[in-house]
Amino acid sequence: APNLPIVISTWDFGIQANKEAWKTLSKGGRALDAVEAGVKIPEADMKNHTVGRAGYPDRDGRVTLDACIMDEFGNCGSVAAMEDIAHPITVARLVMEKTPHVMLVGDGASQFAVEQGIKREKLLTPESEKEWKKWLLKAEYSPKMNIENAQHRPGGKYNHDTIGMLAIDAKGNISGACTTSGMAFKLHGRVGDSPIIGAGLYVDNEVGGATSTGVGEEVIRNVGSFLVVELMRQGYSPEDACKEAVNRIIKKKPTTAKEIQVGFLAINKKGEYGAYAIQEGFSFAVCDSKSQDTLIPGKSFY
Ligand code: SD4
Repeated sequence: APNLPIVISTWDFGIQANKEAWKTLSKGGRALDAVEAGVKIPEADMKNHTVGRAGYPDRDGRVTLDACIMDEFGNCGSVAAMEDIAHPITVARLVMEKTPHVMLVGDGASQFAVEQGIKREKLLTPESEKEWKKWLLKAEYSPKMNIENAQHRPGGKYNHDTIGMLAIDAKGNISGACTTSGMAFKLHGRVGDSPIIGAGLYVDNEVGGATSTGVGEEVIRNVGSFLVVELMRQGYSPEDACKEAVNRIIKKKPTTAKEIQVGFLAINKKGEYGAYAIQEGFSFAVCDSKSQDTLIPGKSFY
């Protein structure tokens, strides 16, 4: 195929994540290794308050992380509402490779991580703690979930910076990863779409892969990423498949949909990619042998 290897991921911080993934892909490495290494960049970024260790906490001040990963054989692993472990994507991969299970949650996930040799550590950063205390003064949790932490994003209205990443390696194999701290100041125990296979991420090595970002509840209700992949199987282009998945959300809940953001990103077996979102402002990063730092604005319904 002309365009391989390739890696794409959600939002502008996808550029740095893709570059890390590219180190593996450009050497002929496996897509699975590439996506894990790639999303660990935003997970480790102390300025990123929507993914990984510096993520904003829930309303009880607890940082709970969600992530999942899926490989070319249809294997998958996931952790949800996991505390005290800085790289949820690595734990998700360990669940996939070292257990007969797909998903571990809460303390069971942290316990498993520790058993696998990962360090338990306090994740709440002083900056996140400060923001949480500020939030507590009013403790407003509007149903317009996308507005929640928009104030923390200079110049931006929406702040759904989950990273979803999809890669195809030189052998043509597809893998994906998705990781997030979820909605800032969520109810303790709330789990979004990101660690749910089929919702926040889906890969089918015959067809392609898809991932999502935004208000996870709407993505779960529509099994979004699985829907996108199945539409591509039926012949939709990646962009048209993402658009149809967005339309599905809007059709079912037109009033809610006006107020929220959901974006889908997809790639097919040939390495063609596309995205679509409810609101403008979505973007995705593309990295292949031609360019390592392309940022493409996502098309949108509104
Ligand atoms: C979630 N999809 O937990 C995620 C939200 C997101 O930054 O994209 N957050 O619902």
